[in-house]
Amino acid sequence: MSAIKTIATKPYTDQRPGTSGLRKKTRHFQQPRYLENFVQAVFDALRKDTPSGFGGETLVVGGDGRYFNRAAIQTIIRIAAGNGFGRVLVARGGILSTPAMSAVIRRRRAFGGLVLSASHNPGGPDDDFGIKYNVRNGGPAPEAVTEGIFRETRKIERYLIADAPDVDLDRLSSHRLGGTEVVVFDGLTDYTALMRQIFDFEALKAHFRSGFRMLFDAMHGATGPYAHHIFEELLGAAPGSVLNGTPLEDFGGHHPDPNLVHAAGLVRRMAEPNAPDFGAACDADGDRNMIVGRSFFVTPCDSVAVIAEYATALAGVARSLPTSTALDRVAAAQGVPCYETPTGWKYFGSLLDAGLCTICGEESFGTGSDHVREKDGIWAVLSWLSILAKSKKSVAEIVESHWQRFGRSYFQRHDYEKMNSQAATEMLEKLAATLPSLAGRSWGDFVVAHAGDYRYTDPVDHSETPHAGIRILFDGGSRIVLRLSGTGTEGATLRVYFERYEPKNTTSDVDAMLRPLVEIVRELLALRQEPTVIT
Ligand code: VG1
Ligand code: CO
Repeated sequence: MSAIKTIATKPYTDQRPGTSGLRKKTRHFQQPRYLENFVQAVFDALRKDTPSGFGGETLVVGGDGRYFNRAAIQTIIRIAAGNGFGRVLVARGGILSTPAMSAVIRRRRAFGGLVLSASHNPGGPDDDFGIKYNVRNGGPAPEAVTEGIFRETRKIERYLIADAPDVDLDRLSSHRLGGTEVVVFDGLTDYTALMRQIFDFEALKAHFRSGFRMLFDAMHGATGPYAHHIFEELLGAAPGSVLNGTPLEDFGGHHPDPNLVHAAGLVRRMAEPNAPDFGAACDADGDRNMIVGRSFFVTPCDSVAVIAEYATALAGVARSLPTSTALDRVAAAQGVPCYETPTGWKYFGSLLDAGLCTICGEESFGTGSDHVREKDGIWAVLSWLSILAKSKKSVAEIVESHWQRFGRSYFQRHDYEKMNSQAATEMLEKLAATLPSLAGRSWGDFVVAHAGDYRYTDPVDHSETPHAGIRILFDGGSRIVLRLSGTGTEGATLRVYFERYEPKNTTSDVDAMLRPLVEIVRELLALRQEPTVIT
């Protein structure tokens, strides 16, 4: 029998969750009581709406395997036991991708789950760590919940923790911590079963048998085990198709970020003379994905539009505000609505739950559907594999014929990282003040049709999200969106998103096409520095 101890604590003032949970430098998380406070605050916030207590409830715990993952999991198990959860399900090795967490919560009717990840940010003692809470529908906690958690962090005085030894995370097993049953489960089973339900594995197997070749870069994150199992073992992709498939605490010293810069090794191999037919990569927690063909990069905005183009029985689609309007055109052609939400997957939850949308996407390498309530990298890869197997076209041919039919949105995101927070906020406030006078103004062929600060009203629960980003819309469908990042761990990051829509001209150079829009932003913000990252 483990004793439950009440430990006195004091609030930290900086535990407000951002776009995707609480994300900080690892050392910051390792301060005494920092993690404990946050986890206790999550439970205190949830207890209010759980009058019968946590005794009959299941909590799921797992992470992307980064440095501090295992230690944090042990702490969470003890605090969950301290707070009287009936069951805690812990993924073996502590490894559970974000979409798999969503699948496990839904399939096992769990109360919720804690994911330990800072997503695509690097890991290690001097890098980043994070924690996010997912609710009963399997999705990220909506704003009302995260704000409730934040309020609890501001007034916390104690946390409750079971006095118990560490649980062996590497062995499928079951343990008792006081009244709590702790079960170490196989994190692959539920997710794989779900993928088998959605996709035609036999057709995909036949495609690999006919000589189709792929490369998948797991970037030493959580998707390695899923990819080995699904692509190589079940679908018959050649051994060696999965690169960097072993989860590592420091992701091999790289940023586990699936884009042209950080997945450079994969991109290089996809440009070699005898390159495979298809390439893909996922971030550390497996919710982001990058899709490439032979010497061909598919922008995330085009990727979700293509997936929707080939989908049948769509109820509707949704994209975040900064994501290009390529998806809107597919929706219009299929006669279904397209919702425009603030940035972050949590805003898709209510639409998916209400059955209003089937497929959603974000420009930040996020694609997903109503099968879970998170973006899902492996799902996106299987979607593309299915399209390739069915159409017998190459990746480039698929995207090019999409442009032929719908026109092309040339798209780029420019990030200005590590800016002074106050200066960045003031810069956007100043711009916001001038927006009403921008309508009608022109720069060459670009005439402003509308400029404003986007305010989102959720069509289902009518919750309001003001200041979701500044939009400058031009006649003819081109757009600029500006906002500050909500996931950074150092200073502020300004994100500027450029979209130039061309109904006919679909084969020009992206940089050249976007240059006039970039110049407009430089003028409006009086920006002198260059972006630190372009994706
Ligand atoms: C970024 C992306 C956003 C994404 C979020 C979490 O947020 O822009 O689209 O949902 O990261 O993704 P921000 O506020 O920094 O722009 V992940 O893979 O970190 O869970
Ligand atoms: Co992620």
